[in-house]
Amino acid sequence: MALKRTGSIGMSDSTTNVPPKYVPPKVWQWEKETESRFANINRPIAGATKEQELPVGKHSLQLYSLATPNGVKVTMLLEELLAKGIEAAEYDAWLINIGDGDQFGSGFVDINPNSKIPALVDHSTPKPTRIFESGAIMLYLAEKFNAFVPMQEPGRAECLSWLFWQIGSAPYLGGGFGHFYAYAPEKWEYPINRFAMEIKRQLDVLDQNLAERRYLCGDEYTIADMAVYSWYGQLVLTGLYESKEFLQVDSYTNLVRWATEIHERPATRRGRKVNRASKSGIAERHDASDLDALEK
Ligand SMILES: N[C@@H](CCC(=O)N[C@@H](CS)C(=O)NCC(=O)O)C(=O)O
Repeated sequence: MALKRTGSIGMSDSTTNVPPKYVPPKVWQWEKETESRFANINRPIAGATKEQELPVGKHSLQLYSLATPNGVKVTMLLEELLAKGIEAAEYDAWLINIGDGDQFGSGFVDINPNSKIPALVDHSTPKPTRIFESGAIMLYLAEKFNAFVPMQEPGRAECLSWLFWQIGSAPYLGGGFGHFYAYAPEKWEYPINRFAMEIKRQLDVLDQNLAERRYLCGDEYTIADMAVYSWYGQLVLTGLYESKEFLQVDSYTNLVRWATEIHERPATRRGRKVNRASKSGIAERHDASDLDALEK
């Protein structure tokens, strides 16, 4: 339904608004949510809300995260590096419970002013190095250990293009489609249509690329595959937002073939279990044996 344009500021007519009669005020006001599952998360201001130091374990790499798609892509990479025999990639992974607002603790905000998981601190540098944004963390680790990112052109440009494609595209999947299809208090047709259209377009972009290639950038498995798998692979295989039927994900056969191959990698299986506070995972990881114990 098209919104009628009225007056000079181009605002909509209250008779056609959804919900009916809603007219945006001149100045937006923050009405604190109390009921919603996002009450501890949503706020229009940045910064710490409480003093909360971060724990530090024995390894150089300290990860503060949660097993959401943005968290999983980093633990998948760390487990791949370890599977390659790179011992310096050993890490401690600490749980940041975003539902409880841990991302607004002072220690976490010091390492990520944007208050979102994942965040990493590398203590092997002369002064500890903080890295936030999952794509930046993946690139940092891949470059540090010279693995899973091509160092030569044109492979490098292709890999970074697909990595950044994921970072730019996934907010439409999670923040757009997932939010309105699964989490919003009511089912509104307009945003669900808008974002379903965009997500199907994105799935088709991936499917067409994977019709020609084994992995996203060619024959080599890279950080771009891990990043895209964590969102789009998990969507088509495990049904993020319970939307498999709605989006007809099985019709993207090349994407399903690629996702299945990645899903079955031992490092993927291990990485998906880290910072998962349920029986199927481990809340914290400090040693390879923590995951080994779970696999028995
Ligand atoms: N662009 C960021 C997105 C990170 C992100 O959105 N993390 C979510 C969990 S998947 C989060 O921490 N949300 C907590 C909040 O929004 O307060 C990245 O790729 O690292």
